[in-house]
Amino acid sequence: MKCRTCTAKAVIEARRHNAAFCKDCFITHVERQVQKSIDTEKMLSKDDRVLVAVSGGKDSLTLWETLHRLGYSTTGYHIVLGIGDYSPLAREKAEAYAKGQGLALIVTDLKEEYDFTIPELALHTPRVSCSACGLSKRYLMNRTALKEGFTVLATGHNLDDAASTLLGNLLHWHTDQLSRMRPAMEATHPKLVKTVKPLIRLTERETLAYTILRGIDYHEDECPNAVGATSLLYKDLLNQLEHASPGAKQSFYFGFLKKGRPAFLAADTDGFELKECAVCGQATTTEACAFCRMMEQARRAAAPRNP
Ligand code: Q46
Ligand code: ZN
Repeated sequence: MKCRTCTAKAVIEARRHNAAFCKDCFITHVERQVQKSIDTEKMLSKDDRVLVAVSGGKDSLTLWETLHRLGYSTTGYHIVLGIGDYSPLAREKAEAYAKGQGLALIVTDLKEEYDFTIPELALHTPRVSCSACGLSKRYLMNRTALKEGFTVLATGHNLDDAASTLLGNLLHWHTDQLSRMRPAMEATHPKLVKTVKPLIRLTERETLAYTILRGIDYHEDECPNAVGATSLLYKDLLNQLEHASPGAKQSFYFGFLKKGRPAFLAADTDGFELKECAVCGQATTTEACAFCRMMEQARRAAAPRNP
């Protein structure tokens, strides 16, 4: 098998592009795909200060590496979730990468700053771990980006993530979510920051190959709470489809953006009136935001009861 671009020996096949690449041409291909997403969706400019969400895994480090190499001004952001043996190693990988590249990394330790880890939030509130975790991450990423003066927040969601979320939203007819599935979300309130997903044209297999070929040391373990998640079932199903019909994931997701999403815009809740949380001042549609309500629930449940 020969590289499509230079005819050297190929090291990876990209069936949906009907191509194979050698190491150097694959790396160039990945970085071009990231630039293409940025340009097509008007995600970033070279004047932006970009906060990059960095878990320490293959996707977030691919994101940071490609944005940095493409010349964007980036700072990493890592949240210490307090999940067993998984979190300390995740932090270690994020910090080692930042140090090796001479890039700044901001770290928030949930337990130190907000008194609860993710397992403790799952224990003391009705939310399951991934729900508490997703809410905390969204809240802290936005809050930190605003507080530190970043103009855009970039996350490492890839094509597999987007396609599986789309499948889940369609299976349950979450029309409001479907209307908001965009790779770039402009800020709709002064307390919200623009968010972008520059890896949206890359599959998980491609980000993994990129980190390996670039020699990036990433956190290989999955979070223990991911085991049995429905999103993994959806990813498996989509991988089966992709195997039988290369390009299926891409046409499913990008076809939806072009032809499906407009049909759901009427259900868009972006029009809902956003106000500032009475507790923390972040944007919300309710009196206190969901993060502040969750923390209050946890504090009440964890407080020693009066005899
Ligand atoms: S949401 Fe759930 Fe992930 Fe948080 S608790 Fe782990 S699996 S890390 S993307
Ligand atoms: Zn709040």
